[in-house]
Amino acid sequence: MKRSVNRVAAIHDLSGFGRSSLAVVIPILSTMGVQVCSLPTAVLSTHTGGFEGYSFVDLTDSMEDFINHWKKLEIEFDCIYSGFLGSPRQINIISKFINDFSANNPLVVIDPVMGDNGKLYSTMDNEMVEKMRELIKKADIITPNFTEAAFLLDEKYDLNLSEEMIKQWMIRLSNLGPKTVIITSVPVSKVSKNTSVLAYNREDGRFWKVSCVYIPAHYPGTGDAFTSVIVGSILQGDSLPIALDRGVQFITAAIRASYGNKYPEREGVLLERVLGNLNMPVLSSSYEILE
Ligand code: PXL
Repeated sequence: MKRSVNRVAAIHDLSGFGRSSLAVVIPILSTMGVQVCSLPTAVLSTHTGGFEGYSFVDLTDSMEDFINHWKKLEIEFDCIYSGFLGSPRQINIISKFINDFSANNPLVVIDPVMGDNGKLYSTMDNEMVEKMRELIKKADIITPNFTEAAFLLDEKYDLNLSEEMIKQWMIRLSNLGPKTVIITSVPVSKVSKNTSVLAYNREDGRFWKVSCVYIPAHYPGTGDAFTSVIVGSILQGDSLPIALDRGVQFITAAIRASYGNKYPEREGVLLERVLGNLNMPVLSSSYEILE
């Protein structure tokens, strides 16, 4: 029997303060009418972006017990969605989880969260990059940012890379396994500071682009919010370019709603002010098809 609400297994950490990972994934997907079943990888007092001295409880040892209980209950998921991961062992566990829960062919979305602005996050190392390269083979959709795409391909982080080369990167990433590759924070030029989101779908061979206006602020967790909107949108039946539009429009609105207010950027965007946007129809669309 078809479920009346799509169900997602969300494999991310839970950071108590600061809007990232599950604190962002759950409200966005719930607002989009999707049931979120959390498989927490770790619990932190805050996320790691901009906070010192955070407290961190690694849940790697509990994950297998959680999964075994879900197996006993014969729970099925319409989508398996993973983000920030804490250890190479967690990647092995998730890889097995995808194998074990694939009988009904769920959409597998992997956001290979590893770094930004040309650098790996402090908790990441080369072993994690190698493991992530393996994990993305199992995905239908991956959403690396430009930095993560470079690490996955072992390429240099080059802000002047041409669009033609980025298309080649997306084809190479897709050849590893995922049918759809979405790269965020793609530099438009060193001068303009604008970025864009580029996407490739191997099944129809099409490339898409959505341009993002530069706002001089950096809020952690926007990547998690973007991929969550993509997941919700695709599960609602949207096409890839419409999902890209919705993701970019939501993040832009969230940043604009936050930027005029004086508070530390490390707390993330004021998600609570814009969640309702997710229930509005897409009135203007700005995606381009790349030849
Ligand atoms: O937004 C990605 C993310 C998720 N989870 C934790 C993080 C970060 C980025 O810094 O620290 C714990």
